[in-house]
Amino acid sequence: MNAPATLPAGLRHDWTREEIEALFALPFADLVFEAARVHRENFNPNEVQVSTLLSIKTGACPEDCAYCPQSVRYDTGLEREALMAVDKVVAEARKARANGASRFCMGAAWRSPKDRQLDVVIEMVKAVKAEGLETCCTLGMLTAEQAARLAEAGLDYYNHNIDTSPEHYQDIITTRGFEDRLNTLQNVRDAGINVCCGGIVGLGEDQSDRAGMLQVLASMDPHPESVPINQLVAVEGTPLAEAPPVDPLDFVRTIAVARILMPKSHVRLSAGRTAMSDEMQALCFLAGANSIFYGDKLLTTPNPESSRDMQLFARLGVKAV
Ligand code: SAM
Ligand code: DTB
Ligand code: SF4
Repeated sequence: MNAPATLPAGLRHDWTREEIEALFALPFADLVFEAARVHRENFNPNEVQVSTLLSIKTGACPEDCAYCPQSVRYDTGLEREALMAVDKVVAEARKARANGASRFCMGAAWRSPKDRQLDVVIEMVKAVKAEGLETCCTLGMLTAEQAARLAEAGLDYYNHNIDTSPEHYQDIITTRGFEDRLNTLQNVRDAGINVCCGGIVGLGEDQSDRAGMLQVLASMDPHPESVPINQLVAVEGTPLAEAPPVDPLDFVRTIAVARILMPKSHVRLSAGRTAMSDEMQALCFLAGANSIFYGDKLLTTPNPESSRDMQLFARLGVKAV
């Protein structure tokens, strides 16, 4: 059985770019107040879902995503690692569960998996599920048949981000198109797997691109069950190493607009938290973020220490779920 998270009907999927840009243009207090209102109507605002990430195959990816330390095209000093053995993945999943994670996300630096690679991932999904964790995978592009196989194995969520607006996409990635992303997302949805889809703030995009990205997400019917909003982790050696930092209040605005457009989705405060103050993260939770990646590492870059997150949750009276 997959996790029964599929969203109810009756939400809006027809937001115009102008309406979304108008939300971004609201005074900060009005925007955050409205997002917090929507959040409270749909969730307990004092609960945050925690997911843990594991890179099951690292580096040497043929794609050229300008932000990514795992692309084979950039010298980021990252050591490539072959696909992990199933028992090692299960050991990591047990640790994550013992630390309080409810979902375990397995990421692979592939353009798309080969069927024999998918055979191994399917064993991982079954074994991690047997440990009582929700499962998520992010493996690149999937055919309809591959998505169906993952669904049959019991995969709960598939992560596949659109990353940025359709217009900005070709400035960030040239080895695939925006349509390729949408096709995989449709294959995942059609297979009955919950969709985890979001993007990155800090890729040199403007506010209108952020509105465009959120418009594509909110146009999906149903909305993605999970919407990760990443802040760029600028990694030396990647083309975006020197990208200017994001204004923290603009990042909070992006979270708030995502919450208003997709009221019943989990909005995840994802990569980039090591660069955020506790106060900024508190503002993100107030603006409707209700999920984080938890554990000392994302895929290849650092994440806040678990103990720091536990302290933050305690200071805010937040319960990890
Ligand atoms: N290779 C697969 C793919 O791209 O779909 C799965 C793994 S990929 C690392 C998953 C996501 O991580 C990307 O879509 C991107 O949104 C995010 N990501 C990668 N590098 C990042 C960075 N430096 N900062 C923020 N997010 C990043
Ligand atoms: C997502 O939206 N963010 C995660 C997860 N989905 C796979 C990945 C963040 C990666 C950050 C860079 C790294 O650690 O390699
Ligand atoms: Fe490869 Fe994914 Fe990184 Fe792009 S984001 S280079 S597809 S691992």
